[in-house]
Amino acid sequence: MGYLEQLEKDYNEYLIECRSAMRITLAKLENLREHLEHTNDRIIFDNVESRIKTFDSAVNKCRRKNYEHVTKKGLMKREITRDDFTIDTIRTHMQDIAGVRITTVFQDDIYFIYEAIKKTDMIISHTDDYIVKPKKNGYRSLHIILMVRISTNDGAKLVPVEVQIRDKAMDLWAAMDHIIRYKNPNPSPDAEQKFLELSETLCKFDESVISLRDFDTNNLISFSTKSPE
Ligand code: 0O2
Repeated sequence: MGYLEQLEKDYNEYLIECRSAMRITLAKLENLREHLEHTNDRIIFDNVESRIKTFDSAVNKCRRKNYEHVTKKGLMKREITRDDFTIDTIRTHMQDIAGVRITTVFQDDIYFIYEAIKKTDMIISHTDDYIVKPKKNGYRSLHIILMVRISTNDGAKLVPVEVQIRDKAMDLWAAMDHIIRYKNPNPSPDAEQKFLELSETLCKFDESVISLRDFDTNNLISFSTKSPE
């Protein structure tokens, strides 16, 4: 069996664990959603979707990031050869083979959900807040890595699941960027600058709609608490 064939076989076996972790995560998030929305009497999750990274995408990411190389030889970079990584490289370095994306309507609901997740039995091993600190290209999203306990033939294991939480405006931006620039081997030279500008525009949009919403809510509250004259 060739090297890549063996790696793909190992990857497909690992995916059984990832799918297991994904199902558990989706069930827990669905429970959380029901409790939160019932208690607060409003829609908080706009959408929840999930995906498992394809083998090709995982291999490309290993190559792009020089993962095995970093493990074996510190931070010295060099061209990676195809024999440099194995399924252990993927297991060790890639925490987003199983991915869940939650979208919200309003930006502050991202943190409302995040704080709620922290109070559950879900184990957060890492958080990247690209909203407080956007990537230099303007990417905004809250990324958390959950370590999910699954049962296998060999006993219990912890498997990572990446949960991305972002609002609809950030999600629209990321979907466009994903096609036009992020996954495009030959993006237009001014794509990064344009996307940065679009991200800044959408950031202002997010802030404006929150202040409009809060103005409305405050008015409604003062209306309903006013005693009749
Ligand atoms: P795909 O095809 O979406 O799965 P790091 O080592 O932390 O810098 P890492 O491990 O890639 O990098 O983690 P990070 O930065 O949290 O990114 C993980 C995922 O976030 C990416 O997965 C994308 O889904 C998304 N993402 C990150 N940066 C960008 C960006 O600039 N634009 C868009 N559209 N999405 C982004 P993959 O595997 O790269 O891609």
